[in-house]
Amino acid sequence: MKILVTGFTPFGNDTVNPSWEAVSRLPDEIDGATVQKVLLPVEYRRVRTLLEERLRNDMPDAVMCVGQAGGRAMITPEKVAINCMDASLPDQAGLLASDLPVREDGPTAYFSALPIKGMVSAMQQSGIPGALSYSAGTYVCNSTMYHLLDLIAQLQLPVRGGFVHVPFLCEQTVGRAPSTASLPLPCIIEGLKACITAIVQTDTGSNTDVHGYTH
Ligand code: PCA
Repeated sequence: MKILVTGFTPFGNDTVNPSWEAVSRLPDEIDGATVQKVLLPVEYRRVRTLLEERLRNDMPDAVMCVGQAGGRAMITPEKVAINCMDASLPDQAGLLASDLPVREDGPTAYFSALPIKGMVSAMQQSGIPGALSYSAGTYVCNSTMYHLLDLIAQLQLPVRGGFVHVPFLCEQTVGRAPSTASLPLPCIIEGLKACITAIVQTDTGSNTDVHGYTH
């Protein structure tokens, strides 16, 4: 099977984004699955175009988007993406979204199609702090998860999609409040590897039939 894993560029005042730092260092193969890595800009709208290109051209079996959730202490697979963009920070294209829909007239929300509980268990069994999250926020990570699941639904693709938030890297907490949580990079990489293993182990191979060939 083929898994597309995305990370984001740095945004706000940060010069690194732990999502891309970790995603870019993942091996090219995990548990027999091919891992393809893609860097996404922190832009509400361009993400949709880029994801659609990747879905159409690469035909992955699963897509796991990854982003930074500064302040969280654990690696958190997200349950749900909502049709709302609302943040005090503009995106990298300068869009300041105040209670806008991700897609006009789109469904209120989409649930992750990834095995999120299995991903949390796999992380915990590897000694990595993982937990479920029931809100991906209302900034670009939430809209990215929404676009991904909306594209998969609209294009009727046999693809499992979802999103994982990761904490700050240790060095990003310098200058922040003393209680700011973080994880070392190797720990985030191991956590994402455990998530991918859980995805691979729940693959049914059903895409083979739909596309008429084996990925
Ligand atoms: N985190 C932001 C957007 C990009 C990222 O890495 C978020 O949580 O929305």
